[in-house]
Amino acid sequence: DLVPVRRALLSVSDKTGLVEFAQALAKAGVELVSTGGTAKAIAAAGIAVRDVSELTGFPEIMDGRVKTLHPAVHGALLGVRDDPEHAAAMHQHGIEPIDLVVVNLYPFEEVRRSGGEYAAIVENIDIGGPAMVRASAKNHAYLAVVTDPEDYASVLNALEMNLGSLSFDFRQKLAAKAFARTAAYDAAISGWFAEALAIEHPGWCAFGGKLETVMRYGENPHQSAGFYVTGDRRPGVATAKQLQGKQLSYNNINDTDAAFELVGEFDPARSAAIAIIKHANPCGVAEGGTLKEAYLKALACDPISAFGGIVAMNRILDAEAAEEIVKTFTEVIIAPEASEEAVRIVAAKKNLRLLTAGGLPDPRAAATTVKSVAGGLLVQGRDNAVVDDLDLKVVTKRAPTPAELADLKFAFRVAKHVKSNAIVYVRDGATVGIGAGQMSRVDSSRIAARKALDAAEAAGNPEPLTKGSVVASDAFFPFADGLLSAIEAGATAVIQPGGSMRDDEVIAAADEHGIAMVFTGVRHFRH
Ligand code: 93A
Repeated sequence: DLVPVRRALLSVSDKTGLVEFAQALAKAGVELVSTGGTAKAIAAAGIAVRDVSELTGFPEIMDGRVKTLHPAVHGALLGVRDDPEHAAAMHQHGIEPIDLVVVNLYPFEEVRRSGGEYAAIVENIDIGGPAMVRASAKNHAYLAVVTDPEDYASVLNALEMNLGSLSFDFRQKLAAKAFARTAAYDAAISGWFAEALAIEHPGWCAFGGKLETVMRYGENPHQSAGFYVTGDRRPGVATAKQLQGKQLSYNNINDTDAAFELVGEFDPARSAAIAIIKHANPCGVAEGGTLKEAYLKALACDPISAFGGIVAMNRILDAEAAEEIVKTFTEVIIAPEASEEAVRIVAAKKNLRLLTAGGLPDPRAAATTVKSVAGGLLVQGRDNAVVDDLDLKVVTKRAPTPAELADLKFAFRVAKHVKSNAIVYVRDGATVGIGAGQMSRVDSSRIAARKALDAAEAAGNPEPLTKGSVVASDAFFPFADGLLSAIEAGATAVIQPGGSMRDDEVIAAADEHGIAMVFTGVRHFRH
């Protein structure tokens, strides 16, 4: 799968590193073909270069708007060399094969950023460049495409290692980068139009995705919003079927996603699990033998917040659970599937949305998450760490009992889905107090304990369920105070990442109170 590089086509706006690269290619015996300005720069350095119009037999016309858009170029880029008909066509029309394409595009982004005139910005929409990049990337079985001067060195290195050839693996990676480049380029163009014309939902999202629905409004009524789906087939809110109820709102979709991603952490073969979500945070999560049992345990954690919540589950919604859920005002139910009887029960609540996703999200699956900031996007891998896969270290004198350990893992699984700072108290497979989104960890701890007290009072229990619970923290306790507040609330065991400068202090405080503590070594920040 090695392709010998005999002829290269260079057409670059950003001439950084061009002369050195061209020099090295020429020295390696590669014939150079180039467009106007690029050819001029190469020739000026005394390097032999053919003009592309020599290949096409056609001059550059219309101020360069048409220079490489010619069958002699695109036939060379797109021809399937192993196909006898393609080879014959190349031969018949005198199309000379090209093995390496080096293109960077008209500086649309820079011209836009520097506040160019409308006409100047439009003129900098490159057409021939992306066409060559996309053609070469599509045909990476036979040629290589370089779109970034940063890659010149690695291309030369690869050529040297493979005695003048490039491997399929290398060409494939270059092709992936090439399509990312043209996608980002077109995103910038469409973003400029949207800004210039104040179009909010042009039907496709430049970041990838097709407009599925325009919502009545966004997070708030004065904000516009649309739901764009990327075509990723994993089970979730974007691919789920809505069986009934009003149109989902922006917040519904966000919360339903949070709810379903959370129940995906619970293996349906092991237990039924329910998560009730409000404002993207769980206000109750529980597992049980049945969904009904899990739902009642989850609801008990914070029945007040559950009002108007989103309910997600990891098993087929059955009639028994449906009957229980519809007793509380609920916005959305999402399940892998729903039984016919359950569907009939939910139908009595006309506005309640019922979604079936056809499966569960895989918590271990790799994916990319995107968050926008002013002038940019923050892109990261999905948090796909799962507590069952972690090497848990007992750091205290006392080790957790098997029952405590099961609850500790449960609590850490939930903490992953709670906005930081997250503190989660768990007892017997159910959350009994959740503290979310506080700027100080000790505040989250106190809020969680306070919520448990409220729930106990409301249920007429003499004691909050945090007595004899375990507690999870999404990140390490920087001081002993957060831990002490958990101990005060009645927690007997703790799970946290560890890694604080004051771990010793925190461990000593735990030992002093006979607390069992395990470190996960993994943090679950979620902001
Ligand atoms: O105006 S274009 O859209 N039409 C073309 O046929 C074409 N071919 C290459 N832009 C075209 N290019 C672009 O010209 C390349 O993407 C590159 O950015 C630039 C290089 O031009 P020069 O070699 O004249 O500096």
